[in-house]
Parts: sequence; C-alpha cells; structure tokens
Amino acid sequence: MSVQPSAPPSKNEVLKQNDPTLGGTLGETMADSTLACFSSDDEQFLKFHGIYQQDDRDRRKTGKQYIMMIRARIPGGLIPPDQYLAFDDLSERYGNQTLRITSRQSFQWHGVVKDKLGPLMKGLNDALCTTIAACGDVARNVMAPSTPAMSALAERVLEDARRVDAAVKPQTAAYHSIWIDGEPLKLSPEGKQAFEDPLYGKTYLPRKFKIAFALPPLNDTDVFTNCLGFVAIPDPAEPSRVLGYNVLVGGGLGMSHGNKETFPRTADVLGFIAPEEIVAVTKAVLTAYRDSGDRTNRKHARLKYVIEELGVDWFRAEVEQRAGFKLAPARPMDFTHQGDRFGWHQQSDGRWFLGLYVETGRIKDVPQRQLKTALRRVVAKFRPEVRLTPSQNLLLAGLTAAQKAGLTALLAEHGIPVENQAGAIRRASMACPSMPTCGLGLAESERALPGILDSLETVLAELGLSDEEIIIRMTGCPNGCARPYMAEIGFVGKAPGKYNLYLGGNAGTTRLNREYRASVKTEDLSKELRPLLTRWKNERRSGERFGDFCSRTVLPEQIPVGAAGDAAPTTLSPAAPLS
Ligand code: SRM
Ligand code: SF4
Repeated sequence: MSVQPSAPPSKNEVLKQNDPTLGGTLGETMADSTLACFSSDDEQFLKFHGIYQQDDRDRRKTGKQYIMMIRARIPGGLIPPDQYLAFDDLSERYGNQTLRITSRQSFQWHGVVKDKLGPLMKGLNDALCTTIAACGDVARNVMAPSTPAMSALAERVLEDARRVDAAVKPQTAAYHSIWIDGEPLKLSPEGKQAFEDPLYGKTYLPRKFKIAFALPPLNDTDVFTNCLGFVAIPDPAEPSRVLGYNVLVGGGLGMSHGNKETFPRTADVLGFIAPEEIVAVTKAVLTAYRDSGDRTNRKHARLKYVIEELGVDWFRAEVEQRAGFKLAPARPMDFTHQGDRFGWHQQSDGRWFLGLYVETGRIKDVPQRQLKTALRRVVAKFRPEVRLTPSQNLLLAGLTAAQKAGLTALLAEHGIPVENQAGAIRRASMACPSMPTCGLGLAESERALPGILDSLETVLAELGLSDEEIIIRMTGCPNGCARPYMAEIGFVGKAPGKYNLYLGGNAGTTRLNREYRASVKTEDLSKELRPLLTRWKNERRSGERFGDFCSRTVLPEQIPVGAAGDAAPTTLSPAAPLS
C-alpha cells in the first residue's frame, strides 16, 4: 500500500533515478574554478552531501552572492576536544567566523564561497567528521538526550543512538571521491545508474527522515516530532540498564501557510522493543516508509502523512512483517520537561559538566561577549568533551573539580558568566537562522528573537513574573525548524515583520500548540501577549504554566488539524492534560 496518487514522480525522484550515486556533476563543477555556483539539479544532490547552496539575502540588491551552508553529521551532538578546535578553525578560515548549533545537535558553517568549499570539506574529513546525509532524502543526524548524558543509563542510550546512526548512512562512493579524493566519481552513466544503496535502494526515501532518542522524564529531543522515536525505558531491577524502547512513528512539523493538506503532527506509539532490536526496527520503519510514501508531491511526502492516511495499525503490521518479529505493548512513560541544565553540575562518575547558554545557537564573538574565542581557549586548555544540545546550547563535560575555578575565570575574561547566564524565558528559547542565509525565510528569526525577548522580559518584570519559565520558539517560516509548534509561545514567520502567534505547548513538549492570532507585527507581539500574561498571573491554577493555562482557557476548543493534540495517550503520559 502507498499514499501515492497516480501522478508523475517529482523532479527530485527523476534526478535520483538517473544518478543513484548522488554525484551529479558536483565533481566537475568543483574542478571548474570559473563557476561560482552549482546547477539547480546539482543543488539537490549537494544536499545529500550535507551542503546547501544559498545566497546572501542582505546583498541581493547588488546581485546574487552565492554562499554555501555545510551541516555536519554529529550523532547525539558529541564532539571530542580536538574535533571542536578543528571545527572552530575551519569556520574562521573558510566560513563566516561563526559556528551555528542546530536544533538537531549539529553544527553548521555558513557563508562558505565555492572556492572555500573543497578545503572546508577536506578539513572536516581530516577532523574525522562527515557531512554525508546531514540533509537530503535520507535518515538525518540521530538525536540523543544530552543533558543527563552523564549517567550510565544515558550513556547507553547515546551508544544506541550512534549505533542506529551508523546503520542508516548511505553507502555511495561519490562523497569520498568528490570531497576527499577531489575528483568526480569515475563511473559511466550506465555504471552510475546501476548503483543501488543496500538500504535505500536506487531512489532513497520520498523525503527527509528524522530519528531521535529520549530518556524520560526529560524530552530535550522533542521526540514526538520525529519520524521515528525511541523512548528508553529503564530496567526496574537494574536502573542503569535500558530494558527496552517504546517506538514512536509519524511525527513531523513542516507545513505551508494556506495549505491545509500540510500540518504539524505528533508521533503515534507503535509498541515496545528490546535494545537489540533497534536497528532491525529502524530498517523496517525506514523501508516501510521508502515503499509507501508519496513520490509525486514533496509537500505530501513525509512519513507523517503515511501514518495519518494508512493508519498506525497498518504501519505496525508492515513493520512487524519486515522486522520478522512482533512489537510488545508500549510501557508507561512520562515526560515532565525539556531543555538544558546551565551552570556547573556533577556527573554520575564524579566529574563535572558546565551547561552554557548560546543565544539562538550562534557561537560568535561580539564586543561584550567573545563566546567563540572563550570556547576555543577553554577547549584547548581544559580539553572537555563538547556536547551540543537539541535546544541549541552546549555542555562542556568530563571536567575535574580542580578545573572548575580556572575554567570559570577564563570564560569570565571574555564576558561569559557561569551563573545567571540568561533570564528564564531566554534560557528556554530557540530560533531558526532564517535571514540572511535561509532561502525559505519569510520573516526574520535568529536576528529578531533577542529583541522580542527584551520586550517580553520587560512585560514579565512589570507583572512580577520574571522567574517563570515559558518555552518560546521562533521561525522565519512555517517549516518549523526550531520546533515552534511544540512551544508554549510560538512565533512563525508569515511575511516580513509579521508572525502567526501560536500558544499552548506544554513543559514536556508532548502537545502541539494552536494558532491564536495571524500576521501580528513584530512590535505588537508583546502587546498581544500582555493581556494573556496578566490573566495567567491572576487566574492561573497553582503552579500552572503559561502553555497549560492557554490550552485550558484561551484556546480550549481548537484542536490542530490532523493532530491529536496531546501526543502520548494520557495513560502513557499524564503530563499537562487538556481539560
Ligand atoms: Fe529545517 C529546510 C535549517 C531543523 C523542517 N531547514 C531547512 C533549510 C535547509 C532551508 C532550505 O531547505 O533551503 C534551513 C537552512 C537555514 C540556514 O540558513 O541554515 C533549515 N532546520 C534548519 C536548522 C539549522 C534550524 C535550527 O534552528 O537549528 C535545523 C537543522 C537540524 C539538523 O542539524 O539537521 C533544522 N528543520 C528542522 C526541524 C526540527 C527538527 O528536525 O527537530 C524541522 C521540523 C521537523 C520536521 O522535519 O518536520 C525542520 N527544514 C524543515 C522543513 C520542512 C519539512 C517538511 O516536512 O515540510 C524544511 C523545508 C524543506 O525541507 O523543504 C527545512
Ligand atoms: Fe528557514 Fe523556515 Fe527553517 Fe527558518 S523555519 S530555517 S526560515 S526553512
């Protein structure tokens, strides 16, 4: 069965069919120094190599200035110190001197012009990092919980995530040939067409595919927003051991304004499996999607539409048949919070980690705060492991008690505090890049959120609510890259300077929020929120969060299109019921 209508395959499908090695003419374009950019067909192949061709939108008036964005594959966001230093160096030499932590625990290098692309890619390979399948119609970087990744249990979950990540990497030799050997893949057109990836086949997946692991009660990976989620269930007899995983399928957030066929959706619970079964189940889910997704319309091609239309029972049967075993009933799970821990915390092995807030994920130097320089010096001197979080922050881990004071002092030299790093709403906020690099942005995001938070902080201070955490996320368009539909307050770009305002997510990010107002001007966002925040202060139930208050009182009837509201059935997740 499939959700595919009888219509011709999309252009991307034809491209993949014609060159399953995914090499296109990338090698030839790289070898031709007179070319400043890649062809539009090659732009599609580039994505499978972790590269996006963009142009600087701030400079469009003077003609298109082509720049590339390169995204690494960093499963679980784990970066050894030498690798971090190499990443930093590459951003200085070949990028725009910033490193961007993504909402899926990875790094992006922005502003890379074509003649710097080769050295950057080679440098990443020398640093033992790949960018393969960081984008494209394949399984992307696998996420794993980072903040508690300081216990034996969490380390086991991280290991499992890395195992799954390794199992879903495409096998094409084109990546190595173009970026490491520096030459096109030496195959005839027939030879190229004959290539078939052992997992993905000739035409890969209908669309991108996202996998995340979570360890309740923390839902830092927003696991219900993924195509495939694994929720770790500890063994009650031996709590440092993973008993197994609840399997979730069919989450995804991207939608288009005005197109009701597209919608954000939280995942369904498929069942429970043993840890040894995760790779088999991953491959079964992935191939079931490969064979049932829509390859005619890319707006309807994600796994969430397969599950929505063919049903979770059909999908479970398909997965069981492919995996060769049955899934057990899901175990109880309860997510109570998301986000990161900031400041110094002791790990279960006695060492320490430092959680650092990174505004909108951008590691850069500004006059009062030289975060990039500070991190470079700290990593070189104290050699912590760097862990990127799904909320665009980072942890410096594996440090001794004796290193704490020196490290804190070095950060302070560069204007980076360890205590009180940012206010409560800022610490729980995220924004996507949008302008000037994202070609799909309709409104500012990363550059606008800090100012909007300034005015909201003023309102909250006036109301005596400064210490209250509210999860606020912003994106420059409805694609949902900073997962705004799970936030208590979501700002979604509609047009330059205008945002749709979403309200009603919960602390454990298991519930979709709902649209409250459309096309609110940037300067009116905090004005729009003030009366609601005032009502919340005066009418809230004891300890009630803003998102729960809005869900209960402001928007009680509106249920998002195509979604069940609360992701997990209440028997599994009692977090913040809609009442
Ligand atoms: Fe995203 C496209 C940035 C996470 C849904 N995303 C893009 C592109 C590549 C724009 C493009 O296609 O030309 C953006 C590059 C901007 C730039 O200049 O850097 C972009 N997405 C990002 C990142 C960097 C945002 C961030 O704030 O960190 C995230 C990179 C994650 C990573 O390391 O892999 C990022 N994108 C997400 C997420 C969140 C998640 O996966 O947890 C989503 C929503 C979940 C989902 O997939 O449904 C997301 N991005 C999209 C979509 C909508 C897909 C859809 O189903 O409709 C697009 C558009 C597309 O694919 O056509 C998109
Ligand atoms: Fe670009 Fe839209 Fe994603 Fe923001 S949400 S990075 S504007 S695609």
